[in-house]
Amino acid sequence: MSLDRREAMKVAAMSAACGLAGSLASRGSAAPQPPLPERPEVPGVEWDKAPCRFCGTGCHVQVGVQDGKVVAIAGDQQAEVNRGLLCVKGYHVGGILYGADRLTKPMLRVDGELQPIEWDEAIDIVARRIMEAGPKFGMYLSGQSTIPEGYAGNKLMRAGLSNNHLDANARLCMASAVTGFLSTYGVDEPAACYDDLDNCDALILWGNNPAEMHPVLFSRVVDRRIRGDEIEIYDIGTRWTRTTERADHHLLMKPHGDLAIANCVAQQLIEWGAVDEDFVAKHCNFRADRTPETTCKHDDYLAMVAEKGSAGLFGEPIDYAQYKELVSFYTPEKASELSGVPAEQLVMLAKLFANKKRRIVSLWCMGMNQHTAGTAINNLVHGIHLLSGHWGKPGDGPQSLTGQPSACGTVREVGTLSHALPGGRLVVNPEHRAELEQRWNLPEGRMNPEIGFHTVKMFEEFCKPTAEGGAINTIWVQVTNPGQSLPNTKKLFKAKEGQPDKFLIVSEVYPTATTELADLVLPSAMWVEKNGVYGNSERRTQQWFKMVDPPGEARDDCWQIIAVARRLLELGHEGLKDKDGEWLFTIRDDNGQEVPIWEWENYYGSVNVDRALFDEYRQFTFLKHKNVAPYDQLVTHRGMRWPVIETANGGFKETRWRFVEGSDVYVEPGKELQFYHSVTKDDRALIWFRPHQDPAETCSGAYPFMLTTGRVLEHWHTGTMTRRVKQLSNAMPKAYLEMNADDAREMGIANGEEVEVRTARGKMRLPVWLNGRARPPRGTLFVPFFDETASINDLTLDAIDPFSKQPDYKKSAARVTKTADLDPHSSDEVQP
Ligand SMILES: Nc1nc2c(c(=O)[nH]1)N[C@H]1C(S)=C(S)[C@@H](COP(=O)(O)OP(=O)(O)OC[C@H]3O[C@@H](n4cnc5c(=O)[nH]c(N)nc54)[C@H](O)[C@@H]3O)O[C@H]1N2
Ligand SMILES: Nc1nc2c(c(=O)[nH]1)N[C@H]1C(S)=C(S)[C@@H](COP(=O)(O)OP(=O)(O)OC[C@H]3O[C@@H](n4cnc5c(=O)[nH]c(N)nc54)[C@H](O)[C@@H]3O)O[C@H]1N2
Ligand code: SF4
Ligand SMILES: [Mo]
Repeated sequence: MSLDRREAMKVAAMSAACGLAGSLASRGSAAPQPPLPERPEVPGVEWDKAPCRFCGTGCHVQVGVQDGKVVAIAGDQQAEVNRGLLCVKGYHVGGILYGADRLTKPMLRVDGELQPIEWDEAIDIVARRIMEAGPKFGMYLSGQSTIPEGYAGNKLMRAGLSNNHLDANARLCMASAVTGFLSTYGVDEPAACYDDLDNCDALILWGNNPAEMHPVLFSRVVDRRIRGDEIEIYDIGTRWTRTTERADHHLLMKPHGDLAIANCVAQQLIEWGAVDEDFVAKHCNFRADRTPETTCKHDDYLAMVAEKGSAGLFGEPIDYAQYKELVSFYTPEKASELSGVPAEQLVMLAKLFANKKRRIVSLWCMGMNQHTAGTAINNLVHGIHLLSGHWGKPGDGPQSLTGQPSACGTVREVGTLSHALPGGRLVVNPEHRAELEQRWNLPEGRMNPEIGFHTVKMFEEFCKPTAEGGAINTIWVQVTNPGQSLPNTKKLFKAKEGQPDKFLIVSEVYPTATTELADLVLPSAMWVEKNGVYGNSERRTQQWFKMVDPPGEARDDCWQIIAVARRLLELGHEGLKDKDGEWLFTIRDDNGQEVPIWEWENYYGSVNVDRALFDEYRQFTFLKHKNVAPYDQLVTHRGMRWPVIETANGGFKETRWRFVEGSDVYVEPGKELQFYHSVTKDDRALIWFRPHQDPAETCSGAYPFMLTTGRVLEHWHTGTMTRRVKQLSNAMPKAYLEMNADDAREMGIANGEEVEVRTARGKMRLPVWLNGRARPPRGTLFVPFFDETASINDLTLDAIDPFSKQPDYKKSAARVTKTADLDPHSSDEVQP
């Protein structure tokens, strides 16, 4: 029986939506299927390619446009990432453009109300406010900003305003992965790629839920079972999720149990003599936060570091003997006590690493990054792959997953973080600054040598009254919704209210928790209403063209930055000129004529601004062997994975595995593997000793539960886009409190009952969901953060990792009270 095309597409859609296996049509099952058409043929509908607007998987869609509107979405069969498949969000991505309340006019707050104003006035206000604020101005961008937007913002801030208070929401997301890569390999970003998922024998998930968060990637693995491949899935995590349903082994751990688990794998490999000694001797050095004088016991080491303090992100060298002595502490019994995972399961995991014949991929995302020891656990997972030699072969290696569609592209590569510069350059390095000044043709000394504020700090300073030293008074936010997504929002966002000297500028597409407190709202064009380039989780840069007009007066974020940069020049800001007096954003047409791109009428005129900015940015990517492809190449591809190398015949070739001979051209012949950016400058990666650490907040009598937060399949983050798509909001309408059924029974709480959940920072009422989609173990709670009407970040803790400055949204001590048991006379004050 053969499926007709429509049926086949439906099956693919359904299976992806459920995060299940499937995709019979597009990937070849036992029975041959008729090929799907390249694009659905619908009269009057024009199709073009674009990456999906949502997650870091980076699927490609075909976008169908009719009469100036997106009317259809199809999975793109030419795309290597998804091979025609999408998840439920992807199939509905077109709908996000058409919420009834799109922002269409700039608005200024006058007497407490947002009033419509003209664009000229809006741009003028931003420019004047920036001039006035000087070093008190901060810019907050996003892993959903396009690469040209991020590059323009970066150039405006560093080159134009000599200001490093530029950070992006990827700080909340990928910062610990970044510091993990930097301190292990000396350079950021995954070396592996999705092809590994087709080749591995075992997949380890270190606290992430890809069945809901990276569904197309997860089905790429699970699908293999339909074809008879044996693939073993190990799910390590703090709750039972939809991913667990597909797993062979579930290692249910206490929060932060991951540190002990990874250390125990190392301890067992050493005890069994199963370390890949040859690999380690050739390719690795050992590190710890501090060098002990001799070999020393675990607890003596901790005492020594406590006394001396941390040596910083790159730590200090230790030798192999010292490393062995330190990890010997993490016996299966000890690690079991610390992690809550039975010792037999720890031994089982270690046996997997001890087996050289199996190919193992480790994947992780927010469980490991939103962690006050996030850098440490990233180091440890890289470390056990290095120690066991499971590194650098197809299907065998660690692969950090990115959350946002361009956290890699726009934030990590472009360098829109407060300590970073384009091209992997660093603010604190004088040579790097000089190099940037030369490339941007700036006068010497233009670049500010001081690191700017990271996200949490930036908003802390913004919310702190100026009289009390608040060092930021103006923030421009683009493509992110900090009013709902920052931790501890009462402290880090809402405290801005009632401070007349603080000014919040928000470029948005819908009214949000952030525009709620905005002083100036700039309506933006989104996704295929503008040109764009994104970079996904496997180093793949993906380009798309504008396909439809934005509604009303909404305009591109990138244009907004350029228009402000022009207005600053007109107002006499010297920083906007290079050392020859030319405006920093000058773009010329083929005849050498300057194009007035700051005028909206000319923005999509004789030049493609995205192309000009991207190709300018591209030169920086050569500095750390991250060569992105030229824009025109990207136009004809479904993304290309960097480094993209120009071949002798003028073609371009992408790279699948970095640092691996035969794949990465920068590896010298005969080396097999070469970590050519190594911290120790000897082509070796670092295997770190990192001890177990308790979470920043632990349960107590007053707050006996551990509250964790995260996401669900149907919604994107703060829900601003997906809650406006009826199909998605019907499927998952409201936030809920997930509780363990036994805990609920003991407390007399019924399924669906409304309860109060409270932390030291705030409280809210939520309906309880028992035995629902996911199940937390006893003593733990889960609340998703998509629902603006029940914003859980009023309750979350704002503790951060000391190196990455990424907050830990996964561990807040909480209590639950039945609504009937609440004392109606008790104060609303939340007591710590
Ligand atoms: N549907 C959907 N998909 C998305 C997104 C979305 O909003 N919606 N957002 C995207 C983005 S930006 C991101 S960052 C990703 C996030 O993707 P994930 O990281 O997969 O999702 P989360 O729900 O944030 O995290 C849930 C996991 O945290 C783990 N966890 C909790 N505490 C700990 C701990 O102490 N250690 C470890 N190791 N694990 C722990 C739990 O086991 C749980 O599985 O999803 C991306 N994909
Ligand atoms: N409790 C809790 N909080 C978390 C997390 C968690 O796990 N738990 N995870 C954190 C993580 S990993 C992340 S990545 C962040 C995400 O946090 P945010 O980035 O704040 O969340 P989004 O909902 O993606 O916000 C994107 C905003 O951009 C708007 N937008 C869409 N397209 C455009 C455009 O083209 N231009 C402009 N100007 N605006 C546009 C959308 O309407 C939306 O309001 O949340 C963090 N917060
Ligand atoms: S998996 Fe991610 S990129 Fe792919 S369709 Fe779903 S949301 Fe879009
Ligand atoms: Mo994220």
